[in-house]
Amino acid sequence: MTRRQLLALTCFWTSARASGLGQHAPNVVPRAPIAPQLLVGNADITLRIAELTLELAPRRTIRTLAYNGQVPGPLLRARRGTPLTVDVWNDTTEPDIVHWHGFHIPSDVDGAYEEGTPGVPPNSRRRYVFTPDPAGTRWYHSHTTADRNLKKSTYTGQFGMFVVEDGDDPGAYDLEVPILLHEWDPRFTSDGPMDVEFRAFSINGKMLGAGEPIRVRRSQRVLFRILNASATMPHRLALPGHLLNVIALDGNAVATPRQVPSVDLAPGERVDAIVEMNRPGVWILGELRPEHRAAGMGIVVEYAGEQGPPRWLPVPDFAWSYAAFGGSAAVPEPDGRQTLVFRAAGDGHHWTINGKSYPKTDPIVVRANRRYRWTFDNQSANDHPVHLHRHRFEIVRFDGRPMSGVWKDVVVVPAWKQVEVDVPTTQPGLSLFHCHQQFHMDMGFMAMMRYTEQE
Ligand SMILES: [Cu+2]
Repeated sequence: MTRRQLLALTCFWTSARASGLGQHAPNVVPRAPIAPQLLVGNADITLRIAELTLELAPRRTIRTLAYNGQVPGPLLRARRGTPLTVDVWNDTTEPDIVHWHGFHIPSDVDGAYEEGTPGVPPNSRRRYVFTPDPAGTRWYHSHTTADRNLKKSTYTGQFGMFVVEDGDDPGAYDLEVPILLHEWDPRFTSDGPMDVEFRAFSINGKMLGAGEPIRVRRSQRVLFRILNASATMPHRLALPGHLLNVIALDGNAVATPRQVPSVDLAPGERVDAIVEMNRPGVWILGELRPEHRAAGMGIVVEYAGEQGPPRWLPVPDFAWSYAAFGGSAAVPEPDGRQTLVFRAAGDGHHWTINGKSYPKTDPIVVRANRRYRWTFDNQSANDHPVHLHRHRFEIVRFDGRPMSGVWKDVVVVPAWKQVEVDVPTTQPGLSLFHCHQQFHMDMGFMAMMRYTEQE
């Protein structure tokens, strides 16, 4: 090694540390490709699962599991199409697994035991290598089964946002703010079918008023990347006095961006919305339900030079619908059709797809490079946010109305309604399909999508 090469290495490490790359602060992934020889023994991203005492607010702490000692986990960024090495350390006494939600990556790294991804045993490390795709607001979270243990999986602080960037997106905004919703202190309710309720809420790991405000300036355009990282609960959010221009759902650009007074997100869903800061003041960005704000679901938005207690105003009524962001393009005829019927099983504690609970559910068998039309027929009294791993789908009919131009990886199928989606089968391998409501998923609401070689 020449002196010149040594100097080059030193400079690299200095800048790498400054940008947060490394074992202890993997918040930033460098935009430029990394010289391969420097990656030996070092991952681009390191996640470390361990117990954490999280201060939701003064005198309100929660013992939970988290990534890298923080809730949410580190905001990860990577470039689409550039291979990435991720090390996951598990400093707990239970096996765990990280799912890369919304990524089109192979089954052996996707992060589901059911697909064959190896998990991370207790007190050890596992390395995953994959190429992030597609671009957009993705996320990562634990994909273990919780069953009736409300201290596991998505009930914990094991969630974080993962932004996959594409080179050609200039972005019509000045500031980017992640908003991650979560609930804490769960318990089972006994009225009616068994369900879970929560006694505290947070945005970005803090109850309303306990964290730093989001500081903005007049005329700024702020991109809010909103993720509902809840285990079981849908949420409706607003920033009173402002409109949210929704540009993407589940990280995928919508056909028709549109300004709305509030946004709805079920567990697993993301909304990207740009807000023009044109009403100076100190505001609450929060849940529409006052009892949820009182329990912490909100964050303060503070204009420069403004003071005083944060304000909330009545929000105009708005019936959220995916179709509002759809386009007029005709949807191609599908190559095949499949129907999935959702029902509660006898005791109301189990869920079935076409009459069977996981692991007995029939696999959804597809051929590669086709377009399948799936009809979700919800014959139950609950809404279900269903998620397909490793793929995205276009919503083509919602409660009887045709639509197009909205691509998702989670879609809410309302109680007693039908939703149709078209699934391009572009990712051979096993892919899990399940309800993203943790308690429904754990109670059998899951099936495997499998590719067949047969022509
Ligand atoms: Cu469900």
